[in-house]
Amino acid sequence: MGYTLGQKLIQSHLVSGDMTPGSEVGIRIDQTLTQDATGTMAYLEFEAMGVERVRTELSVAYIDHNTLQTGFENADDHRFIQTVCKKHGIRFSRPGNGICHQVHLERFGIPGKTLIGSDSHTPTGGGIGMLAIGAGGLDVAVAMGGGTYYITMPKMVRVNLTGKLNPWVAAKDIILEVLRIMSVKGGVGKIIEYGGEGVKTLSVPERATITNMGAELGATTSVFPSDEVTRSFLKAQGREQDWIELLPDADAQYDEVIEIDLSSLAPMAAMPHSPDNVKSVTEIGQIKVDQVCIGSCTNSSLLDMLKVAAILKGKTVHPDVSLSIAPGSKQVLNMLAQNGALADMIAAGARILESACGPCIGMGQSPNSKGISLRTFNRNFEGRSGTADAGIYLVSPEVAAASALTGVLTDPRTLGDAPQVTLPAEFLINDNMVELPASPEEAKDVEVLRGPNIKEFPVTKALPASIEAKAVLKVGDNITTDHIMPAGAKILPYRSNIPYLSKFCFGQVDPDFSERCKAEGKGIIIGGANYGQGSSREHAALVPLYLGVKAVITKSFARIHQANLINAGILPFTFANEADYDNIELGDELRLPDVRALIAQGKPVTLENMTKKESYPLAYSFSQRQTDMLLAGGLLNYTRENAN
Ligand code: MIC
Ligand code: SF4
Repeated sequence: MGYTLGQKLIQSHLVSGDMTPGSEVGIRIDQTLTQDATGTMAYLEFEAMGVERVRTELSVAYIDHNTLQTGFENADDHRFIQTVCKKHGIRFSRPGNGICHQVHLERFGIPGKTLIGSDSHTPTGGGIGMLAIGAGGLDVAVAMGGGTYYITMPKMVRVNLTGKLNPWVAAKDIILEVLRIMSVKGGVGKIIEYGGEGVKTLSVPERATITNMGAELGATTSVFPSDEVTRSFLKAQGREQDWIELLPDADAQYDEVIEIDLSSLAPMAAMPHSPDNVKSVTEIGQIKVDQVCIGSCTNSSLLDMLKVAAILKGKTVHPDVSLSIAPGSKQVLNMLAQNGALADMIAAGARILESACGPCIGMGQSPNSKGISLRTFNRNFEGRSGTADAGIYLVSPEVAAASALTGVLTDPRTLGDAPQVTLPAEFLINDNMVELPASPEEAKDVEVLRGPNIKEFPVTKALPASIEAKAVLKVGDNITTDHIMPAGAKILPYRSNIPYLSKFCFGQVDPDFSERCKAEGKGIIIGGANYGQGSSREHAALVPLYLGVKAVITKSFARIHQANLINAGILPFTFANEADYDNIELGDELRLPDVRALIAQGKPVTLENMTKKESYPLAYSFSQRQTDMLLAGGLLNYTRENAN
């Protein structure tokens, strides 16, 4: 039996395990990326490992999230990352160079290679046939040190694309359709592989929009074949030598097949507050719009920007709408400037932002109260925009630009002929904002600069024999890491200050949680299905760890967050019988008797509810490595113990 593309990529990097879905496989990592909001912590962890120089083929640190710099904190953290990079062999993409995923795709991604990044949208690289996976910072630090990266062997889903998109229908509508079909938890434990005749009709930036937002399915990653379209993209980036052909075997077997006829799709939107709450724009109707934001790692390519500029050309943004545009990289912005498209955007009244994440992570441009904001981004979780009662709709650049002109949600097919935009034969190549590391000799003299924003990392202890603690929080389904550890302009600058961050933990869900948990000194969190979906931020585990959370017991977990909990030494269990979730109330006294010995021996674990005098069987399937990590009190302790 032949292999799928995902299986081929894993097989060619397999270090340990066999490729049976559900079992743990270890893979060799060729490339890593970090961004600044997760990077400071990741590099502190890398330093703690004591490795002099990264052992990957390529590691790049991007500065793209924390670029508002409302105080010294971000600038200090950037200098820390810059000097760490210089010392330890990492390339440093300076602020202004663009959003990590966009720049990595343009300048560094290579078909057939593995990439892990401390950002959940790392699967963008799947657009050129990479095995690109989002991970916690600690996993990325270990990979930089030459360590293996472990995942649960995913099932393989094939999305078969036939036909061709109609004018005004975009790649964004394809991934919105996949989200509508599969939901935000439908991809957990799966690789989503795109194939079929329709693939040839999609350019690399379009493919990257789809693999990028595959993160919202909860998927391990998404991947497109590497074909002639990939070759011409890499050629236009001056990197044809990096191209190889990569296709699935003709007789590859998939666990699930989804058929999508591209010609049947219409412009769509994900309505508040979930990326899978998808309807067609005509179904939603012409709701009034206050704000439109175009950009983010999903839709900030040159192709997207040229379409937007063509739609705006010669027109004026509606008086009731604030339109902001953030081109994804310096390459994109520079090319827009050179060919006049930027002037068309400015003339129409767009507010041009720097090439960075910006409004996508609540770094500015929060909408007005109860505002309706159309965004070309990938997440519309409640409160993420910085305005608690805003309604965010996720749309294509075409829908966004059309609606910015009319002031209402607009099906762009009503505007007449769609703009004809093609990718250039050559992109403007200038890597002057990527700083190279010092040579191994010079590196010895590089001083790493640490600012006062960098605070102590929470210390973990070995797992005790038993755990006794209250249910300090009970939450429902689809809790995001934005709920657990919010971001945004006011909090994001403190990503290297866990004690300060802890004040905001679960703030939107239960403003008293942080104080209560801290006062208790320990606690157990009870959660619903798909707990921890969304970002890769390990802060969503490190902060609860700091507050004393010992275990999180849910109906199910999102992949990256579960891995981050284990890395932090927090026990992630699920209910063997989901209905038991209903029996636990906030404040119940809970016990996990003999938990240490039981997980060490792989025996069933029971949760005792002392308040209700009940007990509930729990489920877990930790690999030996994960068990050892939990026993040691997290990955750092485990690594230290193993090194000794
Ligand atoms: C996000 O889109 O939520 C982020 C901000 O990029 C996160 C990373 C972070 O929280 O720093 C992600 O997607 O992993
Ligand atoms: Fe940045 Fe938004 Fe992409 Fe996250 S999703 S990397 S915040 S642009």
